[in-house]
Amino acid sequence: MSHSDAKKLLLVVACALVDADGRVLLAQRPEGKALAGLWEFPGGKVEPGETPEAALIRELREELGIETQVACLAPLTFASHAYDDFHLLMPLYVCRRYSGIPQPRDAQALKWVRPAKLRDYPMPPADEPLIAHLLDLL
Ligand code: 9L3
Ligand code: MG
Repeated sequence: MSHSDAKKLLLVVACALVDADGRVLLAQRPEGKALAGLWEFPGGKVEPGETPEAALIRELREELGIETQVACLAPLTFASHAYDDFHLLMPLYVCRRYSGIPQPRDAQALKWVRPAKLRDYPMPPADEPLIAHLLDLL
C-alpha cells in the first residue's frame, strides 16, 4: 500500500464484559446504524482528547447503564480492520468488575454468551478475530 492509500483512522474501544459465570456480553447493533443486526462487543468512538479507558467507561455508562473504573479494564488485544472509507483501530478490554446490571439504553438487544458459543453470533468483521484471543483467556 502506498502512502497515498492511507485511510482516515477511526479509534473505537470495545469491551468484553464477563459475568460471574464466565459469560461474555454481546450487543446487537440497532436498526438504522451501520452494520445493523450484527453482534458486537459493546463500545464506541474515542472522542478527541479522551483516553481509551475514559471513552470505554463513558460508552459502558451510556449504552448499558453500568459503572466501572480504569483499574477494572484489562487490555487484551487490538482489532484492526480496513473498511472501504476508513481504517478502524479498536483495542479490546476485558472487564469483570463493574456495578449495575447491563440494560439496553440504546434500543440494542443484549445477550450473555458462553465463550464456546461466541462464534454462533454474526459479528462485524473487526470483532470476529477478537474471539480467538478471548477463548485463550477465558
Ligand atoms: N464497531 C465495530 N465493533 C465494535 C464497535 C463498538 C464498533 N465492537 C465499528 C462500527 C462502526 C464504528 O466502529 O463502524 C463506530 O461504532 P459506532 O459509534 O457506530 O457504535
Ligand atoms: Mg457504540
